[in-house]
Amino acid sequence: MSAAAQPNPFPALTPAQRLHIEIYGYVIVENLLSAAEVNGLKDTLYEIEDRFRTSGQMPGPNCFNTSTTEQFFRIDNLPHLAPTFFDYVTHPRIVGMAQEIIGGPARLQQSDAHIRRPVPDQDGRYGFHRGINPAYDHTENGLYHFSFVKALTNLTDLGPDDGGTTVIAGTHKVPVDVPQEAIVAAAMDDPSMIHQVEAPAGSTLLFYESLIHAAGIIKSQKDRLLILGGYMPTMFQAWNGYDPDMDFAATVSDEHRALLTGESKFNWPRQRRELAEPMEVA
Ligand SMILES: O=C(O)CCC(=O)C(=O)O
Repeated sequence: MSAAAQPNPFPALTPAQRLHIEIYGYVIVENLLSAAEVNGLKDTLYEIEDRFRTSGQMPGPNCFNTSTTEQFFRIDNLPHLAPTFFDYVTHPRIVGMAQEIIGGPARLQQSDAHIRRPVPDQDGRYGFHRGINPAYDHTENGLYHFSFVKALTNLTDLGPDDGGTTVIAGTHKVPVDVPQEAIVAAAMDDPSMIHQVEAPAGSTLLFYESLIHAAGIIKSQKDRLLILGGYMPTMFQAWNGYDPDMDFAATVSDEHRALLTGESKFNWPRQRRELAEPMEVA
């Protein structure tokens, strides 16, 4: 059995961070990962891409590629593929933040790591989307909780030309009755609503998956690497293709296995905070 899980902090967000995600649908927590963690993740991801391109070899069972183009290499379903990936998706602060927004125990619902390179002739066109519409939400102590949250960490420094994740602020609460094309068109008319991540490598964008978002447009010549975990309440299923590798899950601590498998299902004690409550410091 692997090392016991460290406790996840609660609250895992400062009052300012919690208010930011409440209002805008996202918050950036700068420098959440150390330089060593960032470098380990980058090395893992480049090695996986190199092996795939030279021999077509995949890094393990139960994983897949959403894309293998030169401009977008993506490996999906990560925890069992490398210790660096496992440590990311089980990182206590990341799981703590996800649980705080979900409002109770989380399971890993999806995990993927990307290498993005400049796309010729992209012409200012963003691929705005949301993975789920605003639904399955609730409030506790007046704060908005949602059933699908992502923690996306940039593994390269992001300046204004480096294509950081781009969001339409506040759209996490705009219901499905408003057509998405209309929301995107309205935001493009007033780009002050379009926010793009600029942050040092190792910074984490935490966002409600109902927030309309897109990969940014890389205008520099730099690779952009990222890793993300998607989290949901334990009674939800994994996203298609992201079911846990059960042989691997059997080797980790009980707490980590529950995070990967969602096995506690409807045993779901709610967690609630007051906005003013300070973040728990480990
Ligand atoms: O590439 C990015 O920054 C955004 C990733 C994304 O769109 C997603 O995870 O749904």
